[in-house]
Order: sequence, then C-alpha cells, then structure tokens
Amino acid sequence: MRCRKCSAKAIIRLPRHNTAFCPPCFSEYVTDQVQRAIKGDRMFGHAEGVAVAVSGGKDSLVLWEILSRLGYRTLGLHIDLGIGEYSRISQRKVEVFASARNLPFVVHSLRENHGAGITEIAEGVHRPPCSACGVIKRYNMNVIALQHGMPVLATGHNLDDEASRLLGNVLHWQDDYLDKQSPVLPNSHPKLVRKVKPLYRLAEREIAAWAVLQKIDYIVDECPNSVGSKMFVYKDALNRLEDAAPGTKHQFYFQFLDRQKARAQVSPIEPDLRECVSCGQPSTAEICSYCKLVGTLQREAEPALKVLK
Ligand code: Q46
Ligand code: ZN
Repeated sequence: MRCRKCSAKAIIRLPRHNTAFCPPCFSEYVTDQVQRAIKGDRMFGHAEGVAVAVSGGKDSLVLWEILSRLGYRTLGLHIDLGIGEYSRISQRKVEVFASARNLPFVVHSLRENHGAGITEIAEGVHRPPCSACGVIKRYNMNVIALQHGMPVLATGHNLDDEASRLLGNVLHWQDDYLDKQSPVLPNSHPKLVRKVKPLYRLAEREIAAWAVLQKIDYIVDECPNSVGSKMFVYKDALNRLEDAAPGTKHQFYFQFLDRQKARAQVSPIEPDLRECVSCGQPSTAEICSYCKLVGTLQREAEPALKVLK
C-alpha cells in the first residue's frame, strides 16, 4: 500500500476518502481537517483565547496538541470528577502532557470545590451520573473559561461522536437536541462562551492513529460511568454500516449539517435566555439547571454532601 500523495509506504488507509497515507502526509491531512473546521466554520481566530476541555483521553489531548501547534493561545481545562483511580490517572495524563509542552491549564475538582465526586452527587440528586455530570461540566467549564478571559471553549468531539449522537437524537426524534447539534454554538449571551468542536471532520480511528504516531500518552480506559451507554451501541451500528459502505458516517452527519444550515437561514434559532435568579448565569428557566441540581442536593442529600456549593 502506497501513500496517495507522495508514494512512500502508507501506514493508514482511509476507505471513506478512498485514499491511504504515509506518516507525514497523514499528519498533514489531520492538521488540515482541523484547520478547515476552524476556518470554514469560523470557530475562532488567532486573536482569541481558546479554553480546551481536556479529559486526559485521546481526543481532547490531540485537539490541544494541534491547536497549540497551530499557534492558538490555549488554556487546558480539566474537571476532576472524583471517580477514584480513573480520575487520578486522567488528571495525571493532563499534567504530564501540559508540563512537557509548557501549556497552562486549570483543574476544577468536584471534591475540593463541591465536597463530593460525581457518583455521590448523582446519587444524592437521584439522577443518572452522566446527566448530573453534563450539567456540572457545562456550567463550570463556561464559568471558568470566561473567568480566565477565554471567549471560546473547544471540545474534542469527533465525527463518530457527532454521528452517533445524531443517530440517537433521530431515533428518539429529539428535535430540541437536533437544533443544538452543531460544530459551532455561538455565544447567545455575554456570559456564555462560544462552543466549538474542531475535530468533527475526523473519525475516531484517525485521531487514535494520529495520537499513536505523535506519541501522545492518553488514558485508554473509558469513564466507568459510561458502561452500558447507548452511545456505544449507536457507534457500533454506524461502524458496521461504515464497513459495508465507507463514507456512510460522514454522509449522514454532513448532510444533516447542510440541512441544518439551510433551516437556520430560513428561521434562525435564538434561545430565549434570561439570568438565573440564584446565580445570575444565563438560563432558559427562572432557575438554571445547575442551581436546581445544587438545590436538590442541599435539600435531599446526605449531610456529608451538603457542603456542595
Ligand atoms: S465523564 Fe461524565 Fe462522561 Fe463519565 S460521568 Fe458520564 S458524562 S461517562 S463524557
Ligand atoms: Zn443558576
């Protein structure tokens, strides 16, 4: 197998693009896809600071690496969820990565700041861990990014993440979520960051291959709370379709984005935001989801967890 660009020995085949690359050409392809996303979707410019949500996994570390190599001013933002060994290893990966490259980062620890880890918090509010985690991460990442003067928050969601999420939303006809599923979510309020997903043009296996080639040391284990997640089922289904017909995943997601852009031009989606009466952060309801969660925890959780907030 030869590289389609330079005829050197290829190390990866990309059936969806009907091509194959040697290491340098593959590296260039990956960086080009990220630049294309940033510029083509007007995600951010070099004058803006970008907070990068880093879990310690391959996607977020690859994203941070590429953005810093491209010369963007970045700040790593790690949420320590307090899930035992998994969280300790994840944070260590972020620390080692950042110090080897002299990159700044901030850690927000749920145990230090809120008195409990995500599993206990979720139990305290009688919600699935991922539901409580989503609310807490969204809220804190937004607040911390803006506190550090970063108007943009970049996450490592890749093509597989976005296509499987789309499949889940379509299977359940979750129209509200469909409207919000975009690689760029503009800041519809001065207290909100612009959320961007610069890896959305790259498949998970491409990112994993790039991480290995660049010797990026990441945590391979998934979060223990993700066991049984429907997203794995949707990813698996899409991978089977992809094997049978390369390009299916890409087409599914990109054609959705084309339709979404066309719809947004006819009737732009403007969320109806006000400020939460409890914390002052933007919210669609009188009290934001985060303050509701904290309120439930304070009312119902064990005394040991009442130190939250
Ligand atoms: S970190 Fe949080 Fe994920 Fe773990 S608890 Fe669920 S949502 S699975 S991205
Ligand atoms: Zn609030």
